[in-house]
Amino acid sequence: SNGRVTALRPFSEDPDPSPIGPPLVDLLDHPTRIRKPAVRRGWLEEGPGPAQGRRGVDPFVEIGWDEAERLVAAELDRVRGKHGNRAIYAGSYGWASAGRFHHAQSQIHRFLNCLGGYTRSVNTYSYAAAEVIVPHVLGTFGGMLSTHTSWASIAEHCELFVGFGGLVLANGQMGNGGTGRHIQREGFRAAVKAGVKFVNVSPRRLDMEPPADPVWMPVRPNSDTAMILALCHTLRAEGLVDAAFVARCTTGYDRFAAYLDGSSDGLVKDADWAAGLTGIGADEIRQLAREMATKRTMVSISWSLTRQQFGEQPYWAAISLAAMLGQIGLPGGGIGFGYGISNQIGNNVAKMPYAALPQGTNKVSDFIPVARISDMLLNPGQGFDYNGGSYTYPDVRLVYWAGGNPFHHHQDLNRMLAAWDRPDSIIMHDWCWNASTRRADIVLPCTTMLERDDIGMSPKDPYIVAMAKAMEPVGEARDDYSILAGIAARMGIGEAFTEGRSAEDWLKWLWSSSQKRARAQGAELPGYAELVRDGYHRIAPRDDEMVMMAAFRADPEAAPLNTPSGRIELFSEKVAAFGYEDCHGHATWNDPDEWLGNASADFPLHMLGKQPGNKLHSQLDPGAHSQRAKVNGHEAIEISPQDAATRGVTDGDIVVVSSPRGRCLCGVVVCDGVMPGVVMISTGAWFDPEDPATGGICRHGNPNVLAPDIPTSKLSQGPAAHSCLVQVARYEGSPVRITAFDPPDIAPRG
Ligand SMILES: Nc1nc2c(c(=O)[nH]1)N[C@H]1C(S)=C(S)[C@@H](COP(=O)(O)OP(=O)(O)OC[C@H]3O[C@@H](n4cnc5c(=O)[nH]c(N)nc54)[C@H](O)[C@@H]3O)O[C@H]1N2
Ligand SMILES: Nc1nc2c(c(=O)[nH]1)N[C@H]1C(S)=C(S)[C@@H](COP(=O)(O)OP(=O)(O)OC[C@H]3O[C@@H](n4cnc5c(=O)[nH]c(N)nc54)[C@H](O)[C@@H]3O)O[C@H]1N2
Ligand SMILES: [Mo]
Repeated sequence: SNGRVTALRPFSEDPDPSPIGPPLVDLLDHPTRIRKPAVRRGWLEEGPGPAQGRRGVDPFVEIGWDEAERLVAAELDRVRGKHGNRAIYAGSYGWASAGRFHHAQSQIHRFLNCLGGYTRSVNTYSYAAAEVIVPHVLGTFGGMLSTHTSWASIAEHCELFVGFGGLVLANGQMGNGGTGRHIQREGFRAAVKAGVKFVNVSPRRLDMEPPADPVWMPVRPNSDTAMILALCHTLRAEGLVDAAFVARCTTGYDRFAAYLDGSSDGLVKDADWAAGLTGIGADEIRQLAREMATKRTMVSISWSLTRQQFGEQPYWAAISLAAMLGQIGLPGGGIGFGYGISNQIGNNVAKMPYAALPQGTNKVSDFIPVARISDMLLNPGQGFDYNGGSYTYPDVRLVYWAGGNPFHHHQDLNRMLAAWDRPDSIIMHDWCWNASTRRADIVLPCTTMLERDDIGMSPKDPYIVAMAKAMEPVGEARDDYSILAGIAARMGIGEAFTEGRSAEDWLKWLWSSSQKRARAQGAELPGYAELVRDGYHRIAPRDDEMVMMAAFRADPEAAPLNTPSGRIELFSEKVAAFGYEDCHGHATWNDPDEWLGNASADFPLHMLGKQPGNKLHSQLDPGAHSQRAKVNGHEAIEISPQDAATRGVTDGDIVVVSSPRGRCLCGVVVCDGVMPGVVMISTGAWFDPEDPATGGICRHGNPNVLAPDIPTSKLSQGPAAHSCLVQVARYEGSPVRITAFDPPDIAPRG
């Protein structure tokens, strides 16, 4: 209406549309919208250099695109000329919200490759520990994710579904590259209707919803590995191991068994041992093991279990358990990584080989494991271990980010503030003034998905959606592609970056390339004009039920895994040879640094910083849907009635949550669905520190001021974002105003 999008309606083919997206329309014109290129005044006037506490403090000066392109081009040239391309960090981690072409990360990586490369990041915040350990055990992690046993197979064949970390349907609202039909709830409901029994092994009862009426086993956070090892021990002690499967399809069972029995370290990993660590009764653990062995069982493990110290271990242990049960590769049984979490898991669709924007080659070999960003910025030249190799942090002078929000996603944000101060220049593209863009030096305003044409196609979703432009860009916003094309032209790489194509030409190219690739796989895609006319195209689901590792199970010789032995590695010679004290050659229990097993009077509660059900990470936090769940404007903290009572707090009260690293203010939600001793805060509240440069209390309630910036282990160096010990106390100070959604000051030059 009048050139504005006024509302978004659900997709007609979607039985379970998500309410997360529609608030975008209220924010297109919001004060947080970035309308013009802007430069931090201190940077503009004094030039590049460490910020000395001025990022997030200085006002911004708005400039034209012409000057913005010149500044960015000159700074990129200065840094690569003086320090080499490795001094440019452009891991640029983040989800953005786009289709196949306007994926900001792909754009920035292609652009910088044309310029000679950049220091990149590897793995994700989602499940870095699994990305590194699972290939050692099963040969691939990504390959497993895209071939998961389908919900249809679970409904038909599964009898017992045991979810470590539950089955959080609020998380299943998204998928990489787009989601047409949200299938998690319908898949889950069909399984419930078919009589599958659900067990929720999680600190939070609400991690599995009605109508499942699940058995709740409230496990202490970070202790799942102990519970899984005890399940394995019980199978062994009671003669319930599928010895034929173990002999045919695994390697290293003896070494693992020696650890379970305690013959390798003198400690028997039985149910009595695990009861003391997990808080789950020994009899319950034994009973569960027996039930798993007699029923068709799906062992499902949530991605959240990787985002903790030693996050490799629950995955390796769960795979080992599933292998001992011998149901891997059978319909409805075996192992699953993250049902409920993403629309690709359990979808009965073959992965489609869609084309993506070609990235070129990166001539810089330097990289960091993605969550080591503060370490890198604080310790240039320091060495680090990763997956058997030894590497060094480069001396980064320029950070270039498009499509992510590091002051949302990284841990120990006060430490990150100190790290972020170091580089000479920070350049970001985004459409909103969030905690990261306010702390950048050059901010380039990009369009939202409503302001450009794109194609929504996820290789694991049955719907391809023509994301037609619905309105003109707000203010002077440009697509990431046009922004980079403009800078590229000034740097003499215009032709290399664009290949002479407009955004529309690229869309057509992506489409025709995808058509060819699909045809090679026997699938016919319509013409581009037809797609645009119809708005979407549906890929027919497979006729057969997808069952992960079915071919391997049927014939491990003919269809070996991509592991050194070709089999499931319960013991990995390769990992053992790395010699890491925090990741041995088989699944191992380690005492975490922070967990209820060593809670102190100062920090007696375990905080879990989980995904927000009402937004995607930090995106659209100022919008109505996210705001409705705030408590007096603060992010909610879920706390058990017992822990609320001891602190004399109740619904609606404001509390200070503190950890050894920082403090934040949250609003109390008393909830009997959280086990005593545990509190939960969703991520995503825009970081709002009292002191913009040094931190202090976050008034809004971002759990990442509390979470530790430690690696999962030397193997993966993944984030341990999910969990830490905290204290919760009534906030006695004067009322605070949350300033996270106030745009920064815009000042004139000089
Ligand atoms: N404590 C704790 N921390 C966590 C987690 C946790 O469990 N606990 N989870 C982690 C996980 S799994 C993840 S994946 C990360 C997520 O972390 P991020 O992916 O960094 O979070 P988002 O808020 O999705 O950030 C996306 C940014 O892209 C911007 N954007 C949207 N569209 C576009 C576009 O077209 N172009 C550009 N240039 N920008 C755009 C948005 O405005 C937003 O600022 O967080 C991690 N952090
Ligand atoms: N609505 C919405 N959906 C999302 C996202 C979002 O931002 N919003 N983000 C998406 C992304 S990028 C990702 S990676 C996925 C992540 O998906 P998950 O990793 O599954 O998500 P979380 O919500 O962080 O964690 C799920 C549950 O794990 C439980 N948990 C935490 N620690 C432990 C533990 O030690 N043991 C056990 N047994 N349970 C534990 C918590 O109770 C928590 O509710 O979600 C995706 N889905
Ligand atoms: Mo993620």
